[in-house]
Amino acid sequence: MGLPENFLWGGASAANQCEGGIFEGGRGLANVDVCPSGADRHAVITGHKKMYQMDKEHHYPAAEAVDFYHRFQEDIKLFGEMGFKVYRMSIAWTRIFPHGDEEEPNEEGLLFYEKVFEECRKYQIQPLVTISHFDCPMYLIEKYGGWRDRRMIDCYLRLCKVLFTRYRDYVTYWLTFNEINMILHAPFMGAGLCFEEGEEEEQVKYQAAHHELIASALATKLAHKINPENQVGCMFAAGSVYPYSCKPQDVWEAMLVEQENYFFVDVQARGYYPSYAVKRLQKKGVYPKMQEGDIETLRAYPVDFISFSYYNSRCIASEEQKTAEGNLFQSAKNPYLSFSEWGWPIDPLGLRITLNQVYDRYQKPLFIVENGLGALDKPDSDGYVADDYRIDYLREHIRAMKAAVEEDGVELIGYTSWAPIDLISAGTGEMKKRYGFVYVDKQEDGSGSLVRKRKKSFYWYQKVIESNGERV
Ligand code: BGP
Repeated sequence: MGLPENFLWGGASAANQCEGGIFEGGRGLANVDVCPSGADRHAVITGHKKMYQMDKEHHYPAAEAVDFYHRFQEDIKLFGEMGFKVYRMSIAWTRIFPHGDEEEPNEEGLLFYEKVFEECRKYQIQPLVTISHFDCPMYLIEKYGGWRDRRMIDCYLRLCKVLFTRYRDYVTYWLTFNEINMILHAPFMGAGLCFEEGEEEEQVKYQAAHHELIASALATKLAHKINPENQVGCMFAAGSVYPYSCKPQDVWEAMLVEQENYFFVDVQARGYYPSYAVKRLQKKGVYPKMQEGDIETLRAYPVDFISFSYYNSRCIASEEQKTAEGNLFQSAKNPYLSFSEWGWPIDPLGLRITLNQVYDRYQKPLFIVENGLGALDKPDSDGYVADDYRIDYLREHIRAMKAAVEEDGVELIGYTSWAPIDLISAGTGEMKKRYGFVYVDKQEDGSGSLVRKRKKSFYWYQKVIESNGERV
């Protein structure tokens, strides 16, 4: 009994939400830089408001974020102190290729991540690298319209080749795209897509998705070729979809939503478009254009493992019901659950259900690469945050995860909570929505000393890791 001895405990972040320093080190501008906080954010990240440059009227939280770019040594030291075995992080594409299509990479950017990996090594922390975490060079968006254009595949593979070669001695766990299914819900943030008037959005999204799926398969091929030790995973926003009632129509609608969500992983893990997707996309007239050899490419290079984020389950009703928020998805409000301050359902058993469903469906090793509670933290006069609510959330989810491994036989590589340190929210761009074990003195208006402080959950998580999940 118990979790495997080599279980990978850690935390997860994304470059655009923690690094800042967007004008330093020769870095180019990316889609994630021009997503403002505030009322316009939703329209921008969904591709309905074109914002290709920063203006004076908006606040762009990624510009400084929490300054990991200058403070990574201090931050990784804190991760080491918590006993992390793994740190999930992402590469800012435009640090390596500022435009995205240069012949040669930017050495300064490469050196930055090399220093980050060196720092991890000091504490025996293994990096788990997301190649693209909502990250696309603005230059390629202007030139090609983002992932709608097939030429993006070569630009992405150029990045992959440099990363796999240069970091061969540091990294063996790779994720090709963060939450690949987010392309359907936040297409500008997920894939650099901005829609023109009258454009068939579904068609553009599925075409872009196809390009990403091909890119992911070819990246897997390349990763294995450059280093046979490399393990490549897909990553999707998970969360079981419950029918609102046992009414067959509710069950049916829930199944449709679930299939829409699994579509990407079905392709990445099994190597082909599932028949439900072929039929439905064809019927809607949005089946993507494929090139000769695409079907074979998808077949030949499936992923080695499956990773996902889990924040909440969803609930689907065939008739209108009260709605609940969620990780960029809305759903019917589940009357049996409680909710976070941001209205996201809290459902630890849902994690166990999700683990079982995903494992049953694919029979490949799983990795939980995001799970956590976004909350308003109130430091006391010494700056200490007693975040028992976060501990409660994580404790229940870790228990559910353990049960899935110990009692249900799910094969699980590791768990990285979102996020080990406070950072910018992807959905809202807010700073006040905090997830960390480490508090960062930065406020919503951008003020603050950026000083880091350990929260109560820091010490709790340290014990969890030390006991390999026995003391939660
Ligand atoms: C996922 C993203 C993360 C992260 C998380 C929490 O969608 O992969 O980048 O931010 O959700 O969401 P939010 O930041 O909106 O609270």
